[in-house]
Amino acid sequence: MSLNIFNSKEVQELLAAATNLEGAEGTPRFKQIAHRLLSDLFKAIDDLDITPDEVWAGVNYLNKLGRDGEAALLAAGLGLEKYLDIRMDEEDKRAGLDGGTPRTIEGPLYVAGAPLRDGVSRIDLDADENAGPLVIRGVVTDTNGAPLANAVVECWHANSNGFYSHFDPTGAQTDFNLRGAVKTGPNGEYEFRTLMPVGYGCPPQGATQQLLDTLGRHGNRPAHVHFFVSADQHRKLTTQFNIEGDPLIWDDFAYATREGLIPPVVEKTGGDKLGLKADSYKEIEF
Ligand code: MBD
Ligand code: FE
Repeated sequence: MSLNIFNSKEVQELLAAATNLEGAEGTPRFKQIAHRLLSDLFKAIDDLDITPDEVWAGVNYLNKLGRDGEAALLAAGLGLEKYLDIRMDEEDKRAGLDGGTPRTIEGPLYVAGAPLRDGVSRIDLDADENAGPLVIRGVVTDTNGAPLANAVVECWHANSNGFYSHFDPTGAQTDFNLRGAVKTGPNGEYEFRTLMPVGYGCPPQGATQQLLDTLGRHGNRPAHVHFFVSADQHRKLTTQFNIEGDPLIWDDFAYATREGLIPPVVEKTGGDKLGLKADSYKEIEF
């Protein structure tokens, strides 16, 4: 039972006026996008008979989303960030740029400025009794498989509470804990010495979790480690791996899991020689 008012002259003129569609001032691309998004919203209100109370609930929700600083978290949870990846993958495929480590979402928790080291970096700055040592190592290659020296590999991940430094609600972590950057060596090799992460959960009182609750969804991610890989003359890669065996691997609220991003976790000994906190440690080659 729609009022079917959307296509009326009055409403169409209102949309054009509100976005200054025919005016000379403003930014054409922005005006085009704003007009389309506002039109889609008006049409949805008409088609679904969205009530004034429902519209104001949405407006008030946006205020809470901003107060909580969670717009990017919500974008991940609604699959918007994943959608952008799907589109970039399709562009690459059409350009014949398949292969290599798959991209996946950045998420909202990267912080620039971790200390850059050569080849190897130990990134666990704070003690964490509940996390065992983890060595992450690998070789950066170009799309032909040739090792890339002087590439920069950045990584960041959560602690054993699922919290990231700079965003830890307990205030417990040193800045740049579990965040690192290394320049690859002559054979493209890099290594991070760190501690095993635990999966992230959305802040329980936050706007994102509130919306997910209303959808009947959870707001949890499997344990994972994020990466940026950059090198001169190359596009930057944004990716992650998941910790094998996490029960949420195929139930990530942010849809980041992909085949090819679940490397084996290997048990090793000799951690004391690497300066780790235990002789036995886990190693992931990525
Ligand atoms: C994370 O750690 C994350 O990676 C994403 C995508 C969303 C929320 C928290
Ligand atoms: Fe994350």
